[in-house]
Amino acid sequence: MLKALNKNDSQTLMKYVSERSQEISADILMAATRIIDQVRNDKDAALFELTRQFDGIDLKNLQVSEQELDEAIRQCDPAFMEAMRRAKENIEFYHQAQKQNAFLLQKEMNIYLGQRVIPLDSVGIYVPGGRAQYPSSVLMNAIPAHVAGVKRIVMVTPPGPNGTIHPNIAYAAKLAGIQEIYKVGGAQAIAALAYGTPTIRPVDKIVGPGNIFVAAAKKLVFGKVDIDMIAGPSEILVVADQGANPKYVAADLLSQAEHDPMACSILISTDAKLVDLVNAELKAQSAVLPKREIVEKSLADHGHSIVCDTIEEAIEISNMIAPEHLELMIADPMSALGLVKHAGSVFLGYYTCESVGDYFGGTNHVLPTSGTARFSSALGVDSFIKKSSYLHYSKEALQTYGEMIVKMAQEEKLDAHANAILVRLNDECA
Ligand code: HSO
Ligand code: ZN
Repeated sequence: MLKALNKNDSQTLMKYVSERSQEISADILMAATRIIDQVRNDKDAALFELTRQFDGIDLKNLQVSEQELDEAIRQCDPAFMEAMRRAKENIEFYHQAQKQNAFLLQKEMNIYLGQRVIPLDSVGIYVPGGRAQYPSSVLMNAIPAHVAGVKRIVMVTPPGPNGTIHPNIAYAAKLAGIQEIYKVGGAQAIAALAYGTPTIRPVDKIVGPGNIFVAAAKKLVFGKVDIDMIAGPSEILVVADQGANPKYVAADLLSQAEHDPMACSILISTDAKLVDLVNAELKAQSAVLPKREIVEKSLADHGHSIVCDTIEEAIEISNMIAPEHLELMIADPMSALGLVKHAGSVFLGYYTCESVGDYFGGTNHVLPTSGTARFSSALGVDSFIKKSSYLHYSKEALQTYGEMIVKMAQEEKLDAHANAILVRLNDECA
C-alpha cells in the first residue's frame, strides 16, 4: 500500500528522496583505503590474497582466457543471446546519435581556434558479483564507450562460487567488444584499475555500480582516474491519468521496487480512484513475486502516492523530485514532455514500461538517482570523451592585439606573461 501524501507535502517528499543517497561511513572509507594501499604495495599478489580472503577463491589467473570465455558462453540460452544482440543494436543506434562534432572557428588575420573531441584511451567497467549481475548493465556501460571510440575497454568482476565467470556476463562482455576481463572484485579491483599492477594496466576512467566498499574505493581513487557516479538507491515515479490501467501501473512500480528494499516508488495521479485500484493491484501482484520480501519492504518503506488536479501539476511535483525514471502514463505524453525539466529518463505512454528501457529500447539505464537528475545526465557517449581546445595567432594578429594582452598581464602583475608577448613585438621593431 502506497503511503498517501497530500500534494502540499511534495516538498517533504523531495527532501526525502534527495537525502536518501548512501553516506559512506568513516569506517568503510578506512577499510577501502587499507585495501587500496595493499594493492599499491603488493600489486598482483595483493589481488590474489584479497580474492582468497573476500571471495574464498584461490585463483590461478586473474585474466579470463579466450577459452574460458567461450566455454562459459556455450552455456547461454540461445533465445537470451538473440535478445541481447537486438538490444545491442538498439543501444548502439541511440548512442551513435550522441556523438559530438569538433568545431573550427576562423577569424581575421589567420586567427583560428577550435575544439576537438577525443575519446578516453581506456576505461574499466566494474560488474558486481552475487545476485545483481546484470548482463544488460554490461551493454549499457560498454556500448557508449565503444561508440565514443575508446580503444581499451576492461571489465572486472568477482569470481563466481567455483572461480568462473557467469555465462551471461561473459556473453554480454563479448558482445559489447570488451577485450580484457579480470576475475577480481571489491575495492581491490578498483585499486588495480586506478593504479595498475603488472597484470592489470591502469585505466583512465572507472564506471559501473558496486557495493559500499566499491563505492568508497571509487570515491578514493577519483582524481587519479575519473569515475562515473556514486549511484544511490533508485526511484520510479509514475504520472498516470484516468486512462491508465491500474494493473500496468502497479506492475511498473513493482519492477523498480524489486531491485532493492531501498528503492522508491511514487505514483502521482489525477484520479483518486486509480490510486485505490493500483494499491489493490500492488497487493495482489506482489504476493506472487519471487522477490516478494524485497518488494514489500520497498513499498512499505518508500512507496508514496499523491493525488492532484491536473497533469501539469503532477509534472511540477515530479520536477521537484527529479526522479531517475519517470513514466508518463497519460493520453498525450509527447505534448507533456516539454514540461518535464528534471528526470533521468522519461518513458512515454501506456505501453512503455521502464523494463523496455532497462533492457532493450536503446536509451541508457545508468541514470542519475536521488534527485541528482537536477544537475546530471544519464551515462552516455559524453561520459567517455573529453574535449581539447586549440588556438592559432599569426604574426600579424599578435602585432595587432599584443598590446591589449600586455595590458591585461600587467594589471595582473604577471610580467613574465607580458614579456612573452613583448619579446615578439620588440623583435619585430628591431
Ligand atoms: N532499473 C535499473 C537497471 C536494470 N534493470 C538492470 C534491470 N537490469 C536501474 O535503476
Ligand atoms: Zn530495472
